[in-house]
Amino acid sequence: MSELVTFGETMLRLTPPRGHRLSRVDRLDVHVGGAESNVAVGAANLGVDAAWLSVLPDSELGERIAYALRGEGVEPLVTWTDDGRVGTYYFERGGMPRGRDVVYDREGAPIRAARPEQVAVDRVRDADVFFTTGITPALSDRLVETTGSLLRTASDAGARTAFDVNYREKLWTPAEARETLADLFPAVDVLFAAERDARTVLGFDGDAEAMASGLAAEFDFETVVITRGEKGALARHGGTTTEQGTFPADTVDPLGSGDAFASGFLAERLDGASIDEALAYGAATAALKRTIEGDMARVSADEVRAIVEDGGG
Ligand code: KDG
Repeated sequence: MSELVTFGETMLRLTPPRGHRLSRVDRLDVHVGGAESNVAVGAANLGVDAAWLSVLPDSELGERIAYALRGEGVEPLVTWTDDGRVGTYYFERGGMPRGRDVVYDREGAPIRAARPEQVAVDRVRDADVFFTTGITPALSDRLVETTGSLLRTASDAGARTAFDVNYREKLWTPAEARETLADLFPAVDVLFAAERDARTVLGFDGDAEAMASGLAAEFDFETVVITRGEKGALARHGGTTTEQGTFPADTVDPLGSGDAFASGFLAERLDGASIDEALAYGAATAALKRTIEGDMARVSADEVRAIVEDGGG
């Protein structure tokens, strides 16, 4: 059994050198990225026994993903198949005024056709925490069913379930997301949502505290964590609101910092910490992630602790 089991698609991320457009590029860096495996990696690096559940093509590229996760201490619970391909995505990083962009090339990944009985459901049942995100049900109708089934399986077995809204506008519309997620939420205990997703996707108004309270009341979540970018994060739990600022970071690569936050938060909660402590660990893990190339929080528990204790100044 594992303390944390996550479920979702992981891709190869191909990154042009900073400032180069994809259409003009001669060289690409390769990273492995997927919100749910990023959370497993962050947590594993903080000492959690973490596993990632997915389906991969039995190919060199599929093995590349499993190899990377194993190297970060995550157990890949992979159903290997001869069908489909490894999805890729490209992260163009231009400075202002050009901005940045993500280009997906992820059609045909075999996880899109995954039924619950094709993955290691017994490991979901045995987990302390089962985690997935809104990216997974956005990928296919089948994954809406499978994500719901795995959340209910975990919940019925007594595992805590955690879910990050992680809205991706290139995958679905806010209305599609809202309708689908509202059906999944009854099986979720701990919700993570970016402030902007709580507002524009889930349709909650007011300040972050009002949104967290509204979400907790409407869906009966045990904990709601609203992440607020540079303004930090806020949690609603047991009728109490707790706020956390950010720790300073020189941002090298912002992708995966929300996942890093969730991994730090969940790792601390698994260790019996309070909501305040978990928020601080989430924020410190996210700050550290921003200094690291690639999507994964390749951090250590000592580094995170030092930031929490020193204030990261
Ligand atoms: O949070 C970072 C993720 O967005 C990235 O790793 C890729 O999972 C990914 C996605 O679907 O965008």
